[in-house]
Amino acid sequence: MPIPKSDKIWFNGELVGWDDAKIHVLSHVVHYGSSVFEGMRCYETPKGGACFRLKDHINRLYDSAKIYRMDIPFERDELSQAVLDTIRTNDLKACYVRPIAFRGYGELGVNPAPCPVEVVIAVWEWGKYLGPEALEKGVSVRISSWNRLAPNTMPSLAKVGANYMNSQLIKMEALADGYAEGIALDTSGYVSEGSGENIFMVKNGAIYTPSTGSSVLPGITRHSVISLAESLGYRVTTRPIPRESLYIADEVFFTGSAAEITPIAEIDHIQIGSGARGPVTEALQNAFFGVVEGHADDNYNWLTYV
Ligand code: PPE
Repeated sequence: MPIPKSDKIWFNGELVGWDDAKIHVLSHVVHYGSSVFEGMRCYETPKGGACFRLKDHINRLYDSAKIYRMDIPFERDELSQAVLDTIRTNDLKACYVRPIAFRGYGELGVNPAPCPVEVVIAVWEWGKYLGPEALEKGVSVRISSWNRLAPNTMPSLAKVGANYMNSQLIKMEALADGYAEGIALDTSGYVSEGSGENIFMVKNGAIYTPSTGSSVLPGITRHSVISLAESLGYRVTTRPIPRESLYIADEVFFTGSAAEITPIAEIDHIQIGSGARGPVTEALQNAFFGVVEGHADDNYNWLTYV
């Protein structure tokens, strides 16, 4: 499905028409994948639109940029404000927000330093990432034949465009074989993450997720789920997870801004638990959606009202 157009895109400090937000084909980013970006959701609440963990997403954008020696020519507060302005201008309540900073048009060659850094914020309506029924029924996934990024090659703590070439291999392979998504292992063979999601498993009432040592993006939904799980009294452990422990887990689920909390019903055609959303996953979904949709107390100050 093509992106549902909204009216305006924030482009280097100005709001321009959706169709006018263009760059040159010889921009550095087109050739070398030199972008850092974020993805977050704005939710509709009884008190109006609310961005989920806006500040944390903006901070991660600057972290990604720092790793790649990229100076973003705006202050964090300016970009946070620009996100809110862009949502307001487009008159959207619930939407997905994509801020991206990239190396633009200047010289061509691997060294990005001569190219300007450009910043764009786009917002649009985005439905459920892994299909409309995924949050309830769960998805069928495979273990990818591709590994996630090896440490000391592409830093996984940075959310950068180039990392998504690896994600594309994982995703296309999964789709070609009829699965909704792939789970990649790290280069030591332990569970890492999906092409665009972190992963959790539940066994005997305890929750586990791979640590940042397993080449995962430090997901903001991952962090939120850990906080919510602990506040519900679950013990959450981050540690290396062998592939086969997923098969024998009681529940497995993905987390991500786009994927939210999506249960995994089967892996490699092995049924996980009851083969449907499990009780812990459901409790976490209820806690999560309670906060983001404004029905529960926002104890962690996660919402920024538009
Ligand atoms: N790992 C990867 C590789 C990843 O891309 C995401 C987000 C996550 C984990 C979860 O991170 P967080 O959103 O902070 O909880 N993937 C984004 C992009 C998806 C896309 O298709 O584009 C997202 O969910 O917005």
